Amino acid sequence: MLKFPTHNKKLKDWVNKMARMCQPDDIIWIDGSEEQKRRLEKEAVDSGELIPLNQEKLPGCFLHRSAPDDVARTEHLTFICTRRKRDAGPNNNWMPPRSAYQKARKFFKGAMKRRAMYVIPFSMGPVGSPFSKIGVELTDSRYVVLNMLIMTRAGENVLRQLEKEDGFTKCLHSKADLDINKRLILHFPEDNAIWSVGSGYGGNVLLGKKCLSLRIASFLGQKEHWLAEHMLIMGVEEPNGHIEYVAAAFPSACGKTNLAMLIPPEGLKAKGYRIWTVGDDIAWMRIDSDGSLWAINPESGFFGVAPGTNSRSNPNMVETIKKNTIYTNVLFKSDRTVWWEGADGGVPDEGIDWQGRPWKPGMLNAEGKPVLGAHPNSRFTAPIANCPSASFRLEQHHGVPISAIVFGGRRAHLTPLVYESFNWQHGVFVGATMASEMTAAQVGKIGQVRRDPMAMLPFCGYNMADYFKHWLNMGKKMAKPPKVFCINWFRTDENGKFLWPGFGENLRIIEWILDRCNNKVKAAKTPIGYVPYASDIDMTGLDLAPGTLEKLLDIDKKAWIEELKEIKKFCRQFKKDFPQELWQEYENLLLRLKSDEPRPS
Ligand code: GTP
Ligand code: SPV
Ligand code: MN
Repeated sequence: MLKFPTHNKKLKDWVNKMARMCQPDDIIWIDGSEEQKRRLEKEAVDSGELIPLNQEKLPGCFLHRSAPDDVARTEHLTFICTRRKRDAGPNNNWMPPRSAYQKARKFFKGAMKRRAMYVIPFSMGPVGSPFSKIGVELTDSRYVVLNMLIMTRAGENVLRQLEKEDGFTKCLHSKADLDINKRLILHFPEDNAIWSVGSGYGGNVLLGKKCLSLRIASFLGQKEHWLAEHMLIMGVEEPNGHIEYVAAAFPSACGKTNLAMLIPPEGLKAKGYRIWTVGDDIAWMRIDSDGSLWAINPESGFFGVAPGTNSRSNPNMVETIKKNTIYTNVLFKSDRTVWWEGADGGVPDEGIDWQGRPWKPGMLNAEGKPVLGAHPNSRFTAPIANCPSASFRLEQHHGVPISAIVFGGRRAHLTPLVYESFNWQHGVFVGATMASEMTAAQVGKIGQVRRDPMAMLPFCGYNMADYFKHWLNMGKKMAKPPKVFCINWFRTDENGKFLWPGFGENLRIIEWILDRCNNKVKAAKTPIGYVPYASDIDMTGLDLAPGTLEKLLDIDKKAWIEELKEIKKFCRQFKKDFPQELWQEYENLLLRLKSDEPRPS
């Protein structure tokens, strides 16, 4: 392999400059070959970064343990560095680019001594598609390289494409000494650059994912008139072969992966639906010449939540992660396989926990709480190609047409199982004002309700008020905008038990959504939107206690009026930047809730 296998001067100069700062012993270009991957795996095993798993039961699979304080995205250390503070908006941490570079430079200086610097040319989206964007990540972590080889299309062919295209996102990462006090995840949208230092885990370091495909891409999307969203994309095939595609945004660890590859429940089997998985986390969407919205998944792998994954909740994923998968922070069993809370099979008698300590079921920590075998945000990295439901349209440069957009979250109360917005503008309001309980996917207070517009709160690379305007404008440009819905699988009863069984059963709701898109069913007009008549949801084979569905669809006007107070606080922080159209939606909703005769806006 050549030392610099590219003629792209900009790329060469940048790699040299970063190497002068980080001082690696060696620079290694990632070519995407099986041979190089094998070599890196072997080195990672020798260095202890990876533990090889039982190659008979889990061929090509490895286990990795990250540092105990490096197990989730650290939003408080994540910054949008625009020249003007206003452009980052009130929901992002902000630093001026000059001081951000200066601060990080200190941490990067000499950080790669006694290590190699890997150069990963990668494409988000099929190489050469008009949707796609190229990035180059420099990293001193073999774990990052091996993950990027699964999550993105990486290697030599991307370098060739870069000779034609020129522009790329400059992604610099060093784990440095994994010190949380010297950790920074910096985005420079105006320079098309990302600097991440001091972490070795997930969204902090796989820079093609949240950093490029959401924060940088959302900024580019606004300029170039497209959308970069935290959304799954699923195809629903009817027995006649017709497939409709749905894109859905739920916050981290709120069910995107599970929905994207659901298996129809027993009771609906006779209807012959089949689900195709296009993506489980990120959608890039643009308006095509037909005036409708088309989407691709820029990724080529899943970085999925392990806990709760089993053959009942997600059989397709269980199949997907049987080979060529990297497991992170799960329990290591004595037969060199892995386990997590809610995995198949019984609880193992013993094992090594996610922190590398001997573990037995029933162990309690100092506070008397059970010691977990796997971290709640433990994950697996697996190629989409492994997935039995992987869409045959994954490599198509045009993507898939989107019929419905679904917003959702984790709300114990208030939000009904499903409702439909009155129109695009109202749909944008619904997305912009949604809220969800926090999960283990980010460092913070689990269970606390926070506003998370379009599930993009931690991922929007610019002022969210401008982002809302962009959404409104996109609607105006479409001849046939998708219908916009809101779902909540997580409503609970008075004992805190989920009222809705979720997972595969969610197809019943997706079916109603598509029926609405195709004008097949009527719905009840309520102040918040159209809600299904219980009789229009196919409940064949699902035994819910009498009255449960009604409870799930119930709208408590008083509670919604209370909710509007929170929504108002949230909208007010954008001051005069908050779009007038959305204030109008707010006023209309309040009026509808207060009047006895609900009318649509
Ligand atoms: P990120 O990868 O963090 O963006 O998460 P995600 O949105 O893809 O969430 P995922 O599908 O991995 O689900 C997260 C957790 O929610 C898992 O523990 C699931 O078991 C659980 N979950 C998913 N779908 C449902 C559902 O329909 N009902 C219930 N009760 N739990 C669900
Ligand atoms: C999320 O937190 O939404 C994820 C995992 O998909 S991470 O890649 O760590 O952001
Ligand atoms: Mn996600």
